[in-house]
Amino acid sequence: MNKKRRLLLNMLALGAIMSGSQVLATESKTVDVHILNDKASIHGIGEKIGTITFSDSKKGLEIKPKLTGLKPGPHGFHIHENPSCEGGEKDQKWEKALAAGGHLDPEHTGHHLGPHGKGHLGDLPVLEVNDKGEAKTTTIAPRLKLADIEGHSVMIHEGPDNYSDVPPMGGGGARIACGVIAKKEPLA
Ligand SMILES: [Cu+2]
Ligand SMILES: [Zn+2]
Repeated sequence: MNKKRRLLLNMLALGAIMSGSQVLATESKTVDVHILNDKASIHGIGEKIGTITFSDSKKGLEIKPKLTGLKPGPHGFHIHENPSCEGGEKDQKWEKALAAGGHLDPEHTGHHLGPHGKGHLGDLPVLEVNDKGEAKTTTIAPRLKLADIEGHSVMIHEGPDNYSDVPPMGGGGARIACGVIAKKEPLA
């Protein structure tokens, strides 16, 4: 290898390292969200309805949705345990996003108390959908960091959420849309 070429390769490597550290500095992640179907498709995962961008801020995890095609009003909105949106059979019935498991609860509190409570860490502020069926209001989950949600999933429910155990899980009802939050790729 001649000198000039080696220099060029060194510069390329340096550039890669610098852009890598930039990605770390911004700390944000954009997740694709898909509608959940009944058995229609093999795994129950339907068309993409938009994205949600999560980023760390001084006040907590910032949640920036950019979604369409949802029913207007508030929807239960949570981080669920497993990084999968696949449906499955439970008690001989198809359940949407069964593979996602329950609400993220690393402290095993067993309680659904909303984003400001001391229950499930995965309880997010409700997702507000306007009369055009769009969700684009940014909210903050004060107890969460980006690192907490990686390797899990984000779930949108049919109904609203009263941040309490009664009715179970705040009454959000069926799972209607879901996105997998991939684990951060290790720097090679
Ligand atoms: Cu949920
Ligand atoms: Zn919960």
